[in-house]
Amino acid sequence: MSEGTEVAETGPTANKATNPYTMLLTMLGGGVAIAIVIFAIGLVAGNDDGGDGTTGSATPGDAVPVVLSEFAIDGNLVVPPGAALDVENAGSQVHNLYIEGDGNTADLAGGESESLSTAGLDPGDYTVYCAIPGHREAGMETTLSIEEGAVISTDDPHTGANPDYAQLDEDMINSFQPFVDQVTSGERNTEGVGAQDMEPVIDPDGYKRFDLVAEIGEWEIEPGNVVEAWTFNGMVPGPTIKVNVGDKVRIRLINKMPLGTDIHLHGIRKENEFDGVSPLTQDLTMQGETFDYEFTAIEPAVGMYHPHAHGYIAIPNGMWGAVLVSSDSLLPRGQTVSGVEIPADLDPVLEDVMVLNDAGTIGLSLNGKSFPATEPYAFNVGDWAAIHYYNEGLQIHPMHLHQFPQLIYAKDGIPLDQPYWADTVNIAPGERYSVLFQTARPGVWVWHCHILNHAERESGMFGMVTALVVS
Ligand SMILES: [Cu+2]
Repeated sequence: MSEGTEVAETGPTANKATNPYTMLLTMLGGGVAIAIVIFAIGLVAGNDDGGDGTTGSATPGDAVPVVLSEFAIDGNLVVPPGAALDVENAGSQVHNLYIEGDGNTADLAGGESESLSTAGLDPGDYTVYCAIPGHREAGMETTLSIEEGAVISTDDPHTGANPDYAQLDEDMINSFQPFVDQVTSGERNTEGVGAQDMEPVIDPDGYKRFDLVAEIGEWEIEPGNVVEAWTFNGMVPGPTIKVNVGDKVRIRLINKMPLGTDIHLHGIRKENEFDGVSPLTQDLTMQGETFDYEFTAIEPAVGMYHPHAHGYIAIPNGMWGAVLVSSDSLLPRGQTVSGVEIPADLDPVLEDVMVLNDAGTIGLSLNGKSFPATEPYAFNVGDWAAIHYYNEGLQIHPMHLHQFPQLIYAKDGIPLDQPYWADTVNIAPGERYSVLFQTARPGVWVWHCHILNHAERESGMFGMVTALVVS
């Protein structure tokens, strides 16, 4: 979504909308306009076949267009024997195409193409997929059917030779409805909420103990889309652990997964033996085993916990959570930044985590949910809120909050001597940014990753999008 949504604010609808539903509909208008712009750009860039929309005749040896993007393989993959696949990467990341048990393309950067032969394949069904780690699980897998007499479609599957603009508009509008329903009903549209605060057990030696059960289970990413997630305590993100400076903390890993794991406490000072890097600092904790990680909280921290072993798959698949140590004390109370005074008695109505992911079975998501299942945030005009962004994914995400500048006051839990304001905060894998904002104006203000295909696809909004409802 571009700034086009904000333009509406000064247009004829400005300040008219006072209830969330009306304001959401105002927002829909912006989304439709943007969809048209995006697809118009797509047509100019992608439709180079002069497409007359006709379907080609079946001639073995013809080429079938196959388009790779995040995270889809598009194409009419019912082809006659001997057809070549004209593989184009229309995405922004590196992708490739593998035919299981047969050939593959090289890794293709965005915009690159390669022809992939099917000449050696007998009629039948073959699985094709992108072999970049995490991409297959995120949706880049489909079936190639080789059939005698199959007809090759020469449509460009990315835009189609004859795009149905009315359908694109309808899909865009409809993609918002479950989110609107979620706002107006106050009920979540998927099962399961992640990052729930966890109460400790106080052990006899005075340690605050948090039990984290590593297990593989089901997780509903968006309405009706249930994936196999790797979780702590059955939720994505895992439970949020909050402790105070001076606390003695014990985090008990209980492994119920069929493979070994460990827990690295990223951003938390501790002894080397508790760094969670098997097999260097400990043995893998195997199925049925436990391991206690102990530390004394010596400073405020915005930490995270996740496995180190098999991290490239375990983390994208959902194994992550926040560890906040006296994080409230990091707030820049009483400071003046670019002329804006932060109240000395600042008491935010919300201090929360927003964990970003983009790969594995969880895919493009905020706190383990993809729009329209992302959590809406309700505020009153004038409220202050603090958010700790975490990037547990494999890509960068510039998080843009409409209307309200974000004061970046801590990086990786380290308070900044010179906080600064920004409307877009870029968060790389492993990073945490702590931001503060004031909801100074009523409305429904969207909040999304500004890599646009992390927030929109042909079927409408999805992924890394949510909204503030300020009344
Ligand atoms: Cu993104």
